[in-house]
Amino acid sequence: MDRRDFLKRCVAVGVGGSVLSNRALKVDIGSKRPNVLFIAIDDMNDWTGFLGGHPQAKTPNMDRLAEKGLNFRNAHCSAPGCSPSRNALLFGVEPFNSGLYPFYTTKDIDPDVLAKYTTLPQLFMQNGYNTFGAGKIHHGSSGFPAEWTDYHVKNGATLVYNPDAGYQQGTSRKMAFCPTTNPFEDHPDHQVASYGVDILSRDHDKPFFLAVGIVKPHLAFVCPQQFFDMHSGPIEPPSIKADDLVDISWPGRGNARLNDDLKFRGDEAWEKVRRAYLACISWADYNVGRVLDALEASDYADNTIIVLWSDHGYHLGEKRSFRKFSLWEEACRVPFIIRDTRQRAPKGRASDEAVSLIDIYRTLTTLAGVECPDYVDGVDLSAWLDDPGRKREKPAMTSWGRGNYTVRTRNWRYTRYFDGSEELYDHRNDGQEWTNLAASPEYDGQKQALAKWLPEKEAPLELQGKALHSVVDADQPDLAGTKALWDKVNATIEPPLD
Ligand SMILES: [Ca+2]
Ligand SMILES: [Ca+2]
Repeated sequence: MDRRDFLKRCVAVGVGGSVLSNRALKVDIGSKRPNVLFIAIDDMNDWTGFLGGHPQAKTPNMDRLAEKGLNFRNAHCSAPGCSPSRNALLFGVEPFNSGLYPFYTTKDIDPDVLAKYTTLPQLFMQNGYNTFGAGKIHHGSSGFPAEWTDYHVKNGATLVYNPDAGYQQGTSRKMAFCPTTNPFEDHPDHQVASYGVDILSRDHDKPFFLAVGIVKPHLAFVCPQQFFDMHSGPIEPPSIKADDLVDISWPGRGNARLNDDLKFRGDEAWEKVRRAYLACISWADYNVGRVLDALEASDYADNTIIVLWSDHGYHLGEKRSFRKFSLWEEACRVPFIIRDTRQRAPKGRASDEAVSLIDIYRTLTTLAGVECPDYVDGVDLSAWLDDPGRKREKPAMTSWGRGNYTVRTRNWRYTRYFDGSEELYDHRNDGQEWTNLAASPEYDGQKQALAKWLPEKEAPLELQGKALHSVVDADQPDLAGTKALWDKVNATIEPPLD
């Protein structure tokens, strides 16, 4: 028995089997501060084994993590786009408090704005951690030099696509849904995971915060052939209600990506798109598995907090939409797992309370014993690790442009757009959000109870560094484009929608 095994067994004997005392005891030991393994996935919705959003999803590695940790099955992003979601999570501040509603080129944001915040890796660095990052953590940049002890520099191999085995729109590098012919090692996600494996194999003289940012299943939906082979049969489409959008107001319809849907229908490509999405999720899972295996084989296997999240969900044809950028369940709901390896918890634990990725910041500081900055939004979820059945009053909030917000509780979603139009869904019997109940007077009380959580004050939109603002909102209220697109799409639908 080596020294590490010996110490592990000593601790195991000491805890006496109680989950609560186990964690309390180990935290009290104090001499070993926990490491953090922070796994970000890009654009992955609930098409995973552990969330059951698609019957053909294959994610054995993430399923294993969910089984051992706490699976938040009703988790939501702060914003359904890469940049605002990640800014909210990493700065710990909701878009309506920061003004960072849409996309930004991070390096161009007014430094005075960012000076108010401390990023999560920066906070851990200030508290004596070494911080390592790889891949997509922030959107559009590797972040801020001051927050990383070391950051992986990617190798720029060009991926070769095989569109004959899938689908590609012309020669678009982005709108491709097919296998690649390169070796695994050429793919950025493989390199990012290898960096994580390398960091975990080293001896560390300080605790570490290791951030691994996997980019698939983000567009292009391309990955090695083996992962397409895992999904070779007919792909089951999601349930789609043909006239789902007729009970949605114009700002809501403006969120639907009608052009993408129209193109895929015209090319009869939806099945190929969905197959490629499932393949890329399995590829992401494979790379996450390599990092999880490396942690398990390392000296840090019993003293690391693992948090896995995706920055937002994804539409694959529901509500005639593709991608994200909406306030509906498909785009807002995210995979979110926390595992504290210091805790010997029963397997298969899950929570169905609505939680938000904004909660990660505060939760990690509690679990690591780091003081959280006062400004940070969100709820500390550490108590749920001991008691997954715990109730929560505060809903999860998602913002998409100033003035557009949705509130999600265990059973309800309530959405209000900048023009006052509303949606209300009862998830107890309408998980697809097909029937908008907002216009029925009998739900007025329910709406009022949910509306009280909407932001009382909205930060003005931050203009400097703003990079993408396709959303129709209080700062860009022109609905003419939405109506014109609706007419164009409707001309192809029989019977046309209202
Ligand atoms: Ca994303
Ligand atoms: Ca509907």
